[in-house]
Amino acid sequence: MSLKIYFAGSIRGGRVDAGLYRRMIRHMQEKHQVLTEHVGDLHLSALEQGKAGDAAIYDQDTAWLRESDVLIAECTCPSLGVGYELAYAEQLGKPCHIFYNPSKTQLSAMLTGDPYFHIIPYSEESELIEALDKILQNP
Ligand code: 6IA
Repeated sequence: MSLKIYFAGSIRGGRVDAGLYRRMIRHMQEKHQVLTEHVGDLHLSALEQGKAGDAAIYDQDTAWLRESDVLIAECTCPSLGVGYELAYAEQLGKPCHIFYNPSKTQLSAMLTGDPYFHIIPYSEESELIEALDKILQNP
């Protein structure tokens, strides 16, 4: 079954993992639709753009969250926007899967302490991709 995936990753929180987001998105796109492909755009800078477009971004992203079948988040680079999206998706009852590398970050207790979230620590990218495939077979 092809899924509509909301992929969440840091933008203004920092773009250090943008390459990883892009590889995850490309992999998921082999079988599924990723609504938020721009999160993996390597040219997207954390600094560009002022407030003018923010209301439109919020409206579009929350519409995509409502439309999605599943949320996949990569949370190694902390992001307020991703935290917000996770809470929003939980309110909607969407399945939420959170990847992070524990050797690089300590995940917020507001995520690890919430039994609703499915949290997947990984150390190698190959491990992440394997876990991602399993999740998408049965989100
Ligand atoms: O607080 P953050 O910016 O790190 O939040 C990142 C999350 O919010 C991502 O998962 C996106 O879904 C969403 N988001 C944040 N900024 C944008 C955006 N900006 N476009 C679409 N979704 C966004 C484009 C302009 C950018 C250069 C700042």
